Amino acid sequence: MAEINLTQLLPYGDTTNDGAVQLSFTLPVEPSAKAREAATQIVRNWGFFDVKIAHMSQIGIGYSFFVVMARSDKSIDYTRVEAPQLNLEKRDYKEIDKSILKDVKRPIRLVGACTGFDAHTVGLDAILNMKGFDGDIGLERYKGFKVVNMGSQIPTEELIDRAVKENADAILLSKVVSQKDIHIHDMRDLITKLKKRGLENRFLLVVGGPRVTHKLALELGYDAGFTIGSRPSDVANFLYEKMLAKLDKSPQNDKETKKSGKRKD
Ligand code: B12
Repeated sequence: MAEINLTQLLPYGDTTNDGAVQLSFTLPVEPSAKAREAATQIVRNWGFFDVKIAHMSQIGIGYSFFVVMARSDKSIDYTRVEAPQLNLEKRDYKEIDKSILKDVKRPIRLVGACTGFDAHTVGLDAILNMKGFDGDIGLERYKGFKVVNMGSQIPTEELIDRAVKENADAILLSKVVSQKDIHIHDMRDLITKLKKRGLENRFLLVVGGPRVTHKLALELGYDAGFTIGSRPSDVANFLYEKMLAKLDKSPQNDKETKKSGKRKD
């Protein structure tokens, strides 16, 4: 078996280090022999070799969809890659619920929404709704959380108003559409508007979505980012641990509270 060199990491397709990848994309031209050749040349232009069109089909009038197999020799040094990761103790629903009520002594108040033009509620519902996701029950079912799920297309200001009204501990934002980086724009919008109102330290800020990473979330000023495959219990563990940390630092928090109008409970 060929050895894997982590300082020159390459994709694995059929054999170790072959650099084989599968790409898919759409061209704004009708499918034809010329479109197939154009797709091949575009992929070669990107620096790939051994380019093979595995699939070409019409996708609406005037558009063709391609699946392409190709290879690359551009590696990266995996030993130098850095990516922040949430390292949470794995507790199940019952354990978290008991711990919240024992240690926090009241339910943790959450307000969640999809802001802006985004109408994709399935991800947020997977985390918040009773039935949960992938056999992992949602936060509404916990006694340790009081959940307000505002749904989709909520203006950022309304989300903040509701979080203030509910005296929320955390705001849970969902951003799914990422066309023209609208997810980043809307994530920034929340931070900017919280700052304008002097509320930047008042809430734990959690964001989730398929194109959200924990790294991106931290860079933009959030406490955590949850991506594809996240489970309600992951979020519950995070919120419980963060609330504990906040309670431990209560004298310090009191000072911040006075400065930023942060609640004192
Ligand atoms: C269902 C769906 C819709 C439904 C949404 C219904 C609804 N009530 O949500 C409808 C039909 C309305 C829709 C509309 C559109 N859609 Co749509 N849609 C999808 C689809 C097929 C599935 C999304 C989904 O439900 N995933 C399942 C959930 C469980 O996964 P998830 O969202 O990633 O959530 C998980 C994590 O990300 C995380 N998470 C998510 N949010 C949060 C929040 C918090 C706080 C936390 C902690 C975690 C968390 O936890 C979840 C569980 O693990 C995707 C394609 C796909 N296969 O993903 C396209 C997709 C998202 N849609 C897309 C598009 C383009 C659109 C439209 C613009 C199409 C159009 N031209 O009209 C419109 C936009 C409407 C709008 N105003 O937003 C694109 C987005 C592309 C991009 N680059 O952004 C996709 C990727 C399809 C595609 N390949 O082109 N869509």
